[in-house]
Amino acid sequence: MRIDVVTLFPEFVRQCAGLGVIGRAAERGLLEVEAWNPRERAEGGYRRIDDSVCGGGPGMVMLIEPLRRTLAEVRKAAATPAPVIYLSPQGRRLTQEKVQELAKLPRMILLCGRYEGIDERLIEREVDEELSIGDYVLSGGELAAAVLIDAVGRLQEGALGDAQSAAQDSFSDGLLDCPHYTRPVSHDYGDVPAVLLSGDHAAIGRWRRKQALGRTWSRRPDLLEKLALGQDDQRLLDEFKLEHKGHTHEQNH
Ligand code: 9D3
Repeated sequence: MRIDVVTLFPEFVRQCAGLGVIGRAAERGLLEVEAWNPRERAEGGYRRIDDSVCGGGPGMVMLIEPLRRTLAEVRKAAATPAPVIYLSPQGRRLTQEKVQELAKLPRMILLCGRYEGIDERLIEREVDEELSIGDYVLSGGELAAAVLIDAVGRLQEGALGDAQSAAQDSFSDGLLDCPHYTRPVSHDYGDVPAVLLSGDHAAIGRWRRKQALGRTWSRRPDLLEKLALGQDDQRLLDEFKLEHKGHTHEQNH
């Protein structure tokens, strides 16, 4: 997959795309991330990319022309058709379902806003989709683009090792993950649950499933409501509830 990012901070995007799983995916040619700076396509000695808000009020708005020229160049750089996705607080919320859908595309173009955002006429003419990453205020679209690149990049075929295969993802089966432990099995902060040391893989599987169900129930009941639990899952969750009577949430209790 090829991802072109239109941003006033191309170095930030390049750095993010160079790290960890995503950086390795790029090295292996599974993912290509290219950053484009509209400032380099802006006019005049000052290379202006913004102006004041029409109608008055504080803040600045990104100009149409530098973005329009940048998008035209981006499209010319490869023949592959690509949707333009504007990262914006006004967008629909990004979900793992949406990530899975986008990950199948051969290419996408991400548009990052700064200041109060982009002139609405550019959005109307050039943008196919607006996406937000959540209900909190960022200072620009770059971090949101980095989030999307990471989420989509790790789903590219061959990007993940067996150990972290996408099939095991929390959210792909709609549940939170179970707790994880490593050595030492006995520590000042507590012991590793005995079942994990038992070698009984069926019992370990049941324990993990129970923890996943229980944590989803206590921390993210909204996720659990979307699922229709089977009989075995329902029984495991009931057991968890009995074992955790009195705890409304378990963190640090
Ligand atoms: C303080 C400015 N706000 C006035 C009510 C509006 C505003 C404009 C621009 C708020 C945030 C931003 C910059 N944010 C993004 O570009 C952004 C974003 C976000 O802030 N939250 C969640 N997802 C995203 S995607 C892009």
